[in-house]
Amino acid sequence: MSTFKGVDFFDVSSLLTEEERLIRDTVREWVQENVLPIIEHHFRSGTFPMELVPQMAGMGLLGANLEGYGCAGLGAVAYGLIMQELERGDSGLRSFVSVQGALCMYPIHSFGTDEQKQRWLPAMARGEKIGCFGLTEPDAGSNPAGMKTRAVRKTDRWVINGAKAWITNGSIADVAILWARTEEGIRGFLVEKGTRGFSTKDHVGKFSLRASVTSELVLQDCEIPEENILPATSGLKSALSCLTQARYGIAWGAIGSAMAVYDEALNYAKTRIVFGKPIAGFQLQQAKLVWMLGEITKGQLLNLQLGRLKEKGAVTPHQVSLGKKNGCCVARECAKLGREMLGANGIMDEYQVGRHLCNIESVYTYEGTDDIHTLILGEAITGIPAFTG
Ligand code: TGC
Ligand code: FAD
Repeated sequence: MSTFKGVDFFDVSSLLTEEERLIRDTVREWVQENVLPIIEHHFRSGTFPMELVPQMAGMGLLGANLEGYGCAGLGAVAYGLIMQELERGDSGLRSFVSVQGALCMYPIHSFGTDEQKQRWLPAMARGEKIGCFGLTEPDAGSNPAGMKTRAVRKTDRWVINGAKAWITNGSIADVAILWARTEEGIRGFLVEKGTRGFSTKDHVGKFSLRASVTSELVLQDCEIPEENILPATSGLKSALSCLTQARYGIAWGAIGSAMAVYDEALNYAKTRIVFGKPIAGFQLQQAKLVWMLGEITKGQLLNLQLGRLKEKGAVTPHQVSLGKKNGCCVARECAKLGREMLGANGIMDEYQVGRHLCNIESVYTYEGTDDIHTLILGEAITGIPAFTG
């Protein structure tokens, strides 16, 4: 497997700080040496590479942009570069880190008590405790406001009934950040593994994100102590604010997937001889490579500006939606083009393009489908919501 040198046609590196470049290069090298040699095996067997968790924790990748509690406290661009490089390896790995940091550590950090933060955040940053985020339900995906899961207060405890579906890390998590309807609106709760009335079941038969655990969560008269509510959560808005953090990382990650595909397609095209010359010498193949490079370059610049806005505290959820939507569309199209450029080899898992092609279908769908982000942006620019017609 050839060493990955990056894709940087517009010298975006020169717009990064020395620290940001160092972080990117460290994760890039780690992915090359530790992820790529084992990922095909995990994708085939449908397992998440747990053996990589201590190494990622050791590099400070879990909750990397959070302050205190053993977290690295990195800026938004450095965090985005980590996501880009991880997803260059595999979307499942980036998903794990997104869920752990943006969807579990972030809500504890933002909405939790000091005791909850002390108990969970340092252990999660060390990778000793794993989290999952339960928002989606079998009948409420794009519209989480339609959730049925309910938590009822009974003197000193909460009793929760309901079910969540498609939950990344579900069965390997020590704690679920669980969103449920209450008398005061939707609130977030900490539901620990092993709690009576709480069970998980993995979704099997996935052709996408195979190196990632996806589960159902079932709550049947599940009783949790009163103090397991995240006290500062109020309404669906709290859950949606976590999505903004995760979507930001996906914008970068998806471009990482596109970079992997472009790099593999370019290398393949230079060495694959057809009709007596490398396919890289055919105009049709060059057009595909040029399209990919152009979209990747635009995506990198868009993400960088998104990150700089986030660092200033000036980014809006709508801008993040555009980043998520753009990254996923670019990666999805690049994966399709890359796969076709590899001909028959493109369907083999010995190469990366097929795995990225399958993975991106999940990434395009979760954290708000492309349709939902289109509607979010449509409402932002016209002032007219079109979610219901
Ligand atoms: P709506 O009335 O629009 O908003 C309610 C309140 O929330 C505010 N808000 C946000 N705040 C922060 N970030 C966001 N992204 C926000 N979106 C909305 C909004 O301003 C409002 O505030 P206020 O003060 O006025 O009350 O709510 P709605 O129920 O109409 O929902 C709108 C819609 C459809 C956009 C939303 O439901 C949505 O985004 N749906 C998509 C669902 C989704 O993305 N689910 C993801 C589940 S988690 C996952 O997929 C993890 S994958 C693993 C990985 O990340 O790797
Ligand atoms: P639906 O909402 O049923 O949508 C079906 C189709 O209708 C889509 O094409 C959609 O774009 C379209 N549609 C919906 N509404 C409209 C509209 N108003 N106008 C036009 N078209 C519309 N969720 C979590 O909570 N936590 C997780 O960790 C998590 N991890 C996931 C991991 C994987 C691998 C996958 C695949 C999903 C995961 N999800 C998770 C769930 C994910 O967020 C949802 O699948 C996603 O939000 C879409 O919901 P849905 O699948 O129910 O699709």
